[in-house]
Amino acid sequence: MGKLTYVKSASQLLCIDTGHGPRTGKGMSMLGIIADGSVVIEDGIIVFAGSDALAAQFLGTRRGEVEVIDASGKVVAPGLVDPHTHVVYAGSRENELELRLQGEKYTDILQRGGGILNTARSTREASEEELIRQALTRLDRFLLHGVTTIEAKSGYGLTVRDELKQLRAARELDRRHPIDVVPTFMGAHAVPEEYRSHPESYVNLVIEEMLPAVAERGLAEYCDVFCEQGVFDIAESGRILEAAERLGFKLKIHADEIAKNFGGAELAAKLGAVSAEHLLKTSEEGIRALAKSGTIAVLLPGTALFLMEWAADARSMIDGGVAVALSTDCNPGSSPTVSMPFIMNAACLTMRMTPAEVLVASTINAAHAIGRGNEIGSIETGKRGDLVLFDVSNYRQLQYYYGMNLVHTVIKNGRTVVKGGVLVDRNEPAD
Ligand code: IZC
Ligand code: ZN
Repeated sequence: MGKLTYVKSASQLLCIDTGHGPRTGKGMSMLGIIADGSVVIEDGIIVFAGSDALAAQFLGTRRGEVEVIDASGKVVAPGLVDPHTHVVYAGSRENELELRLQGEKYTDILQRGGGILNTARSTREASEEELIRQALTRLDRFLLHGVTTIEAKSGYGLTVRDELKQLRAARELDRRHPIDVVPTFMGAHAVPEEYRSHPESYVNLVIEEMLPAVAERGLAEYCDVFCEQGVFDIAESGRILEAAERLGFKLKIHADEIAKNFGGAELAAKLGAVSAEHLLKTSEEGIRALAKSGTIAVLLPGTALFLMEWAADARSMIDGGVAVALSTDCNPGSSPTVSMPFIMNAACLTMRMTPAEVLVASTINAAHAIGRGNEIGSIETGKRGDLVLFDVSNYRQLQYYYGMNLVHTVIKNGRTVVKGGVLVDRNEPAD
C-alpha cells in the first residue's frame, strides 16, 4: 500500500465534479461544495473526497504512512489548469508596452518586424537548454499561483528546426517539472521575415514540412493558428487546420482577438475545434456557432487588459450556452503573467463572471479545453491528486480580495510542492 496524503478540515472543499463534458449555462455555477471536507490521495490519485467524518471512517480501513495536511480555515480546490500559454520563449518585450502606451498598435509593431518576430529572433538564438532554463523559472511561478497543469504552444521558432526545438523543450519541461505540460504546435503564429514577400510559401512549409515532422515525432497533441487580419486569414487558417486534423492533431484557433468579426469563431465551429481562444471581437453569430458546435471558449482577460482593449463578452457566451474556460495567455508580448488568480480576478471584474463561474472556468472547463477533463479539473475519486489550498474561508473571497496571491499550499500528484506560499519541491532530476 502506498503513501497516503490526507487533507482535512477544509472550511470548503470545492469538488466541482465532472458530469459529462465541459460545463455550460447554470452548470458553470455548480461547485459541489462540502463544508468541513477531506481528501485522501494514494499513489498520486484521489481515493476519497467527502466529509471529515466519513474520511475518518475511510482511513480506518487503510494502513501505511499518512501525511496529514490541516486545511482548517481554508478553501480546497482542484489544482488550477491554464489551457493557453506560450511559456517556452526567450527574451522580453517591455519596450513594446511603452510603444503601445504612446498609441502604437500591437499589429503595427508586428508588421514592422517586432512583436512575435522579435521573440522569434531571441528564441531562434537560444539553445534548447536555455529555453528550458527560462521556462522552468516561469513554471515555478505558475506553481506558486496554484497552477498544476498547463498547455504550451510553439510558434516562436517559425522554422522546422526551431519549432521542433521549442516542442522538445516543452516535453522536457513536462518531464522535469511537477507541472504537467500539454503541447500544441503553432508554427502558424506569424509569417517570418524571410517569407514576407511570399507568405503562401510559409503556409506550404507549415503544411508540408512542419506538421508532418511534429506528427512523426509525437511532439504535439494540438495544432493552433493565429487567425487574424494581417497574420493568417480564414482560408489559410482553414487549410492548415484541415491538414493538421488529417494528421491526427486536435484543433485550437486564436480567433477574433483584434479585428472585428473576422470569422475565427465561425471557422472554429465549422472545423469542430476543441477550443476557440481570445474571442474579444466575436459576433453574435460567432457565439451561436460556438454554442452549437460545443467548442470551448478560452477567454484571456489579462490580454485584453494588457492590450488596453475591451474584454470578451463572457456573459453573452455563458448565457448563450458556450462552455467558457480561462487562461493567462502567458507570453512576452500581450500577457506577460503566470498568475491565474489575477486572471480570475480580471474575469470577474472585467467580464462580470461570477466567483463560481470563474472557478469552473479555471478547473474542469480548462481541463476539457486541453483534453484532460477525465483526469484533472475536479476533486473526485480516480482523478489526479492535484489540489490547491487557498488562504480564505469561503470561495467568494477569492474574487473579493484581488491582486493578491492567496495560494497557501499546492499538492501535485499527492505531493506537497508549495507550502505556506513557498516552493518546497521542484522535482528536477539530478542529470
Ligand atoms: O508574442 O505577441 N497574440 N500571439 C497572438 C501572441 C499574442 C503572443 C505574442
Ligand atoms: Zn496566445
